[in-house]
Amino acid sequence: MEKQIPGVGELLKNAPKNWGRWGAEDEVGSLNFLTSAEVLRGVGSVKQGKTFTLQVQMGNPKGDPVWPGRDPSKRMNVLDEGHFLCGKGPAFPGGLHYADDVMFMYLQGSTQYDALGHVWCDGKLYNGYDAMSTIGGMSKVSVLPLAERGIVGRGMLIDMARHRGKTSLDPGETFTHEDLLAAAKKQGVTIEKHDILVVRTGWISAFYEKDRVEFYKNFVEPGLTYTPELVDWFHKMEIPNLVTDTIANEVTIDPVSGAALPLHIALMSYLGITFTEIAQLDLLAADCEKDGQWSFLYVAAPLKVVNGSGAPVNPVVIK
Ligand code: UVW
Repeated sequence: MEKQIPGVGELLKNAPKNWGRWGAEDEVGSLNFLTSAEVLRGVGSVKQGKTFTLQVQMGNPKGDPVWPGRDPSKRMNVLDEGHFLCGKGPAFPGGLHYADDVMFMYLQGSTQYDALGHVWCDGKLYNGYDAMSTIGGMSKVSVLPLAERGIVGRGMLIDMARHRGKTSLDPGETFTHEDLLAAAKKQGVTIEKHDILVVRTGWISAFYEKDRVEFYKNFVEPGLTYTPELVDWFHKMEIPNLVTDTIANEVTIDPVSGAALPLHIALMSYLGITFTEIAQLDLLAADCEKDGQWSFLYVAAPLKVVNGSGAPVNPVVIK
């Protein structure tokens, strides 16, 4: 007999929600935990002046590691020296030439912040906003309020790939908060309340190493997997932002219920935890292992896309 897959709302009927916690008009969710004191706690973790950027390259010849069904970004030259050679460039007094280009991309097609209203179930977005407000562009809980605010706090890197002795977790390989805590213990660190949680699986590097067709064949990602206890832990820890080097931050299909991406609803939509996906964490992780410093100041400014369901970002980490 075929397995009955529950609706995500049914699966999560007892899950905690932060709806209303910061008022009926709130659109930034758990970023409210990132107060000035949290910014200073992040600044306090700067010890060496080393900097890292976490965005993957856009327009890399290998393409972009996008969710199946989305197209990789495409950059096109509009104006270059060739145009001037053919007499098609604008003739400026003084002879200045310039280059122009345009890019087509999915807003979730690179390292990105998801809007809190990016996913929903049962007709309601984060904080109870009506899903009808997504029609023609998100008029509520778009990425804009997150971008207007910016994201600054103490980041903590947990390296699940190193913890499991692998360069990359395998397709469909799962882990929970218990595994995060075990990895933290091995790293000699403590995940603190309000930390921006940065989790490395090695998965995005597998995209650049593997053949594209092979990467997308029977596509399933590794990642966090749903348990009620995991959701309670994120709730209790008041995690403002979850950053990973996978395309969806969680295992593609919950192996227990069979539902796709239930943590998108439980964490992003119900608790208002912002999701940052497709981050490049390898250089940072290698450095953290070398110097034993796994916490840092994390600063991110997603682009201010009006009514956007997400926005590209190049987060900066300062150790
Ligand atoms: C989906 O929208 C399916 O996932 P993501 O959050 O990775 O963009």
